[in-house]
Amino acid sequence: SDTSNTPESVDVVVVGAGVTGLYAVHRLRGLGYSVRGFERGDDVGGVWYWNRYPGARCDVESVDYSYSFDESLQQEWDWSEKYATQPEIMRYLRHVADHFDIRRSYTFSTAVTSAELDEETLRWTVRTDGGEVLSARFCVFAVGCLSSTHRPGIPGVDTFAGATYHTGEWPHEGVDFTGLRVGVIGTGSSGIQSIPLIARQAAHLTVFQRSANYSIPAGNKPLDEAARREQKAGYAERRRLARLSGGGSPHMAHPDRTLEVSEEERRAAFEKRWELGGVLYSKTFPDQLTDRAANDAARAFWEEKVRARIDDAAVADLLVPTDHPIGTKRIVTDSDYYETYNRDNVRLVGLRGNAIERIDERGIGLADGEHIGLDAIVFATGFDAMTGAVDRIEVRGRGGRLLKDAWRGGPRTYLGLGVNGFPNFFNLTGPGSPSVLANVVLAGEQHGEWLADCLRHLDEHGYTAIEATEQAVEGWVTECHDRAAATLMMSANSWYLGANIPGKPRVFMPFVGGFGVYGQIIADVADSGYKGFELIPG
Ligand code: NA7
Repeated sequence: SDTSNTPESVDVVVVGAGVTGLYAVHRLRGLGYSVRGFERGDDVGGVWYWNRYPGARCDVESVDYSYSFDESLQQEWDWSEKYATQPEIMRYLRHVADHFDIRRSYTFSTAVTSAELDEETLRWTVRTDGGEVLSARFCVFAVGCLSSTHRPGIPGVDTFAGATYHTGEWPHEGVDFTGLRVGVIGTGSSGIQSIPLIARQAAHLTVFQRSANYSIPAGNKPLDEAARREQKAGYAERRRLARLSGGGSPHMAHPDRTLEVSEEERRAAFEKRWELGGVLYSKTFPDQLTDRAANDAARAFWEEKVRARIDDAAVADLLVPTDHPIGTKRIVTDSDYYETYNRDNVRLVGLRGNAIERIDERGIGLADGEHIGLDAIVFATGFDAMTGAVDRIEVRGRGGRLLKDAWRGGPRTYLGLGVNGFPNFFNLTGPGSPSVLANVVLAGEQHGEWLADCLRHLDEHGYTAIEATEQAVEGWVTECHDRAAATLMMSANSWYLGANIPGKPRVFMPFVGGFGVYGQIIADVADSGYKGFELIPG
């Protein structure tokens, strides 16, 4: 009979071949489910596939930012540096994909455009931009929290005669800035990581900064054989601590509150975290992100360290943030960032009170009338974070309701995993989960494991589908909000709050209670027989 019009039927469709998607495919396939994966890039890697700007590097130590599910994988792979560069992470993810033969389940260079629930069968009809149509029992999104780039709508941008780039869509062949006058707009992680390297290559660099950020040197270094051997011997304990920790790496805050210890001990603790490098500084003491005075102490130590790296006091004044407590936006992990402003060919332009008014053929015009001539402009202006990549797929649940509409006032999930009205739909390592505040490799494994257990539970008990109840969603949304409101996190205009995107609702999207705490919560839900979810019989 002619089956050409019948969609291919599979158990699971997984969208995305980043760290989370790759593991979900591997894990579910291992349980015997038929799985089809789709990825819009032409290779694995997700965020690491797209963000190839110079200096792109992970801010979680490489030994920790790697899969833990296979002992021989973690014993055999050799990281060359404490903090891995983007090319090395890509090599690692390609190795994982090849070693576990994950690629055969994926179709690359293909975007999923829609997923529609059939309310009769509770199956999902998934369509791609390659014209494929599939029928899937489970629809699993692993589309990334930082994969929908944001370019601010600056008037005249299309008239610029030179090249423009976005750090999150960097040309795969690389860019040569030799001899050029370059402008970088944005001083988040991507700007701060790329600025030192662009400055070394370009004839001149102008950095356009709206808000200053807190950045801390990575303290990056090559790993020699002895260091690697020691790390690998300690892997079991490292992972155990990471799973209990707040951020998915094996570091615990000082046991006491900031102002309970002596000045000497406090400085020693800050110094120790400073040496560890980068983002870990946000959790030196347990009260650093909940208590203003504690945060001020951490901030003052930071400021003293950073001012010592900058020659010009006026430039230093511009580079010290005054608008948000330290750690309420992700602390950037840099290599030579502040020292870059000591170079003759680098200029910092503060946009507060002197915004970019327009871009024209020759460069950038500021509100005060100055025109800065440029040959290339780099947008390091970030992402429509956490919901942007979900929003661009037309997801229709019960009653034909669009997920985008259901989330219009902010994402509404139960545990980050379930959405009411969208049975058998799972959005992994997204809003409602701690993934963006944690080591996303372990977060991806945590969700992959939970999902695998969940599907097995459904099948063992003869259920067709699982759906979060509205009551459970309401409870989780409230819990995520209340936990964030009890911290200083609400006081920064961060992408955690959607504050970087004009018109986006101001809702704190991640679960801020910690990676370990969250892991316990979702494990308890599974152990209880999935309380808060409705299990739907066949
Ligand atoms: P971020 O952290 O969102 O940084 C974007 C930067 O771009 C930030 O400095 C913004 O200033 C700036 N920006 C955005 N729009 C404008 C306009 N219209 N004018 C001037 N400046 C602008 O993105 P990244 O890619 O650096 O990092 C994302 C995450 O990747 C990071 O948190 C790590 O987890 C890894 P603002 O602060 O909004 O004033």
